[in-house]
Amino acid sequence: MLGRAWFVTIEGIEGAGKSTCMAVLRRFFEARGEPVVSTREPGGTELGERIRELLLSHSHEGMTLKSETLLMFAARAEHLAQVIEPALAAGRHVLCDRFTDATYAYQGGGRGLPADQIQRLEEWVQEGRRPDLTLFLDVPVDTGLARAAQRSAPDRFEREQAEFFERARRVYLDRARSEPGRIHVIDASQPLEAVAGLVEQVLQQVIGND
Ligand code: T5A
Repeated sequence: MLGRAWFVTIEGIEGAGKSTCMAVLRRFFEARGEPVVSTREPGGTELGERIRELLLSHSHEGMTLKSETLLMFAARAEHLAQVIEPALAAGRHVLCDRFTDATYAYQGGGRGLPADQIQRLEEWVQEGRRPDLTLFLDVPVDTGLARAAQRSAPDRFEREQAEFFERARRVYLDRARSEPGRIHVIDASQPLEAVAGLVEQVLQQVIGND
């Protein structure tokens, strides 16, 4: 094994630029000649991708908050067992577009599920596994939603009102304040190249030659 295998996650509200920054992360590790696994949540496995379809489609608008949260964690359990843990054990870095911080932000902040209930599921499903580094791409809600709207038709979450995303953003920022060593806030309101530069800076700073 080359060195420590990093579990890095990217978070942000819709249109923050996560997809673009996943590519920056990937390039950073590949330039060092180190193997990476790029993945996403909800999803990342065959079962997880099926669950993602259920969660994002408009066919289940009336889904209860408990069902929504359990489906997120069901996809996550499968993802951890089949992809994340085996990759880290084999010395491959794992780059993941969203993880459990999104559950705190969306199901917790957005929909009002108490954080301690999410924490209980987190402890049960993850058995202590948490990201080593999280990049929170912070963008004002109106900017993010305008970008997302230009890209594709809204999914079940993107149909929510702006206040929902304001609450999600606040939870992300609160979590970043309480875990400054893990969660780094990136100003994602700037042009894409500038955001990519900030991401690289954080990677150099935190991971450097590790
Ligand atoms: N969810 C997920 C939960 O509720 N709970 C959970 O536990 C988890 C894991 C799906 C949904 O699931 C919810 C959250 C989500 O609503 P997703 O597909 O990852 O998750 O989410 P989205 O946010 O819908 O993904 P997006 O593709 O909208 O966001 P990105 O990846 O942040 O945005 P990106 O990079 O595709 O950019 C969108 C557009 O904006 C432009 C891009 O070119 C693109 O066209 N753009 C910029 N333009 C100018 N300047 C910049 N800096 C730009 N950055 C991006």
